[in-house]
Amino acid sequence: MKIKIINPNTTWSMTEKIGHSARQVAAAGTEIVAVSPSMGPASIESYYDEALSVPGILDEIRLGEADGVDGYVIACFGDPGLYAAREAARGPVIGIAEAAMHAASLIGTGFSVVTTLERTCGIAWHLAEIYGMSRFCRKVRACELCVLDLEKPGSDAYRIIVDECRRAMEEDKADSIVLGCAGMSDLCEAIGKELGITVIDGVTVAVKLVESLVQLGLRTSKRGDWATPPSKSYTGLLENFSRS
Ligand code: 2AL
Repeated sequence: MKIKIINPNTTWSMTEKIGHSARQVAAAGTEIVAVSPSMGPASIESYYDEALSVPGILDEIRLGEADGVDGYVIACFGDPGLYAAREAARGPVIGIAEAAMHAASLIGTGFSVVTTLERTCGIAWHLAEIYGMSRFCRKVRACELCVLDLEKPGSDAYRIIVDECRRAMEEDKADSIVLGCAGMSDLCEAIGKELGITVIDGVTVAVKLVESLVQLGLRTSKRGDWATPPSKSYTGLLENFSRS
């Protein structure tokens, strides 16, 4: 089975980290291909960044379909372009926010999200609402860390995130913590051990969900909203998306 993990930002150090986390949980027969699109923002910290990441994501889905990919993970906590990617893919496509929130709702009754910048908290809340997860979401907490702070060697990001997770335990009474950025996937285990709480990284959960769905023969339904989009021409920067 081949699973393609798309880190929609173009920071390759983060893509490698995400690929490593994915390979640690993948089954023996699963090949993990971790990529960043050839176009897009260096980090995704706004609706604007999300919108500009989507053409690159869809291009990677197009390449994946030609390459026989069985399923995809969109490895950014805003799940950018998720539904468009499902329209374009035959196999399942899972976003890390939906994966992590659903996992949290199955193992507890109230999770808190600990994410990067305050300005992305609304994005996470919006997703919790559309996924039917707001009932389980106690709070979305920001660390005021930029996404690329997570890539800086020697930064105090780990300590700042742990402190915010501790506040989520004490103040929100959260029974699990959902990490709100794909770039935090390498910290998941250490935070959980240090604080004694279940910490959920959406990258690993999404990999196991895609594996399960593919193994069960459950592919994206092409009968309804996520049917293949109609072929048409696109102009300007989007010219390469034209299909006749
Ligand atoms: C993210 C993420 O997961 N990757 C990225 O570039 N931005 N989301 C976030 N809330 O920080």
